[in-house]
Amino acid sequence: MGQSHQLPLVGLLLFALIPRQLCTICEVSKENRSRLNPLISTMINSKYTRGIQATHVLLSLRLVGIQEQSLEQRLIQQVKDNERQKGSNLTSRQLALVILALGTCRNANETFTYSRLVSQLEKKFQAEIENMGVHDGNPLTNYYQLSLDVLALCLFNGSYSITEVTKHFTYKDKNFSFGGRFSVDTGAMAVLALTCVKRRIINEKIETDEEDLNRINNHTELLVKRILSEKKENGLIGNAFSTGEAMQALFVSSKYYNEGEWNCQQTLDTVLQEISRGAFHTPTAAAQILPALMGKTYLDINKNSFCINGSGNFSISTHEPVSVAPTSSSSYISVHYSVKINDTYSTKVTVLNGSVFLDVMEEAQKMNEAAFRFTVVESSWGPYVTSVQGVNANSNDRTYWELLSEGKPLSQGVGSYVVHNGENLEVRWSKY
Ligand code: CBY
Repeated sequence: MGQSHQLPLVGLLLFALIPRQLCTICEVSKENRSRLNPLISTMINSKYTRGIQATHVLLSLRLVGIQEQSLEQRLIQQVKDNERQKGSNLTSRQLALVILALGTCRNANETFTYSRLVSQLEKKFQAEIENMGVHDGNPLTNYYQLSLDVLALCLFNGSYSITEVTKHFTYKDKNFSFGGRFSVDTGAMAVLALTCVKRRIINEKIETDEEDLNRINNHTELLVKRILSEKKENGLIGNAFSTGEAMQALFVSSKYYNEGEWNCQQTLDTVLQEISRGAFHTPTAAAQILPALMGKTYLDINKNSFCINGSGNFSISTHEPVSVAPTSSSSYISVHYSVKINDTYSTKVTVLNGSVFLDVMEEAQKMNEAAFRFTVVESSWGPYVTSVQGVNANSNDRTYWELLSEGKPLSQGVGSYVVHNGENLEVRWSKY
């Protein structure tokens, strides 16, 4: 048989060997790509006060094939500085993300050693597991970050015990829920991590207990069911901010659900509407939604994909990102603000129209320091309230300061939630 006859046969054979239904992906069509521009301009034009936001953005842009030199340089510099400060724990929180971001379509001229970062991450993961032993199963951080750690170790040949992973990722409400509500973000990251571990066992023919594989399958199946049960009528899964990662999880786990159980196109259309409403106006929100819309998942990282130089298919405007809060209005509004520990401390606060929750807290603090003093730290999603009246949140006790409006928990942080006239706002000492 001539070579030209063999080729189609080889193709057919290869096709037959690719497992069916490994991935079901829907992505924004070419004609609709411009609807993603607001996300990209938010990411590129934001002023990054924190490395963690830049890391989210870099990972996202690289994953969809866009290179942003100045951000890359800054992050690489930061990693190098950190390496120089021996023993420093600077990047511990963002370590897994840094590995993922810098490992995606790596440049030949990136010279620092990944192996050192990966071994730092191995230690961090071990510390999480030890903390769980001492503190009633509670990790130092949370199951979202635990999943991110496993994912980065798995993609970048780090070592971890497969049995330990399968043991700790058993579905328990306590690990995947906050305040009685299933965290779609957490479940989705766990599905991505478990899928990576499973693929590695199969592809690299790693010898493992049959039971471990069964457990991975069972955990994944349960998590996928829980994720799908959070699907809303309009197609969002959880809320707008968890939908991107939920889509990624569903892309890689289609053998665990039936075609009729998820209408990917509907989810995609609703997310596009949310983009035009300005829902993803913070860099981390934009960064977390973009990969799924382009049909990418975190499992595509480290696939030796090359980065397209410049903006790829996008036309990137260099305008400031659109702000959803009215900026020039000078009218005032009043809101009710309460702090609830055991007793409730309430006040009426007047702020400028367009103010965010944090402005209300600052105003209240000025009026009554004893009742309303508070502290925040910067997180990738903006300021996170760590203490009010000197009472500190603590992950070992699973305590935190919950934000509510009209008695219902908010789905945005203090730095982005825009308050309304007459609204009843509350920060409540809670357990998750
Ligand atoms: N990222 C993390 O470690 C965070 C993981 C995450 C699941 C995250 C959501 C999802 C994500 N994609 O990043 C998460 N939140 C966690 C784990 C937590 C807990 C943090 C404590 C711990 N041990 O790590 C906790 C305390 C339960 C929590 N989130 C609290 C809150 C409230 C913050 C209030 C405060 N004190 O400032 C708040 C505002 C809910 C409330 N009503 O009180 C909250 N979280 C929200 C709204 C969110 C979403 C933010 C959306 C937005 N646009 O601002 C979130 C995306 C996120 C960040 N939390 Co938590 C979930 C969502 O709505 N889809 C790893 C790091 C490297 O990036």
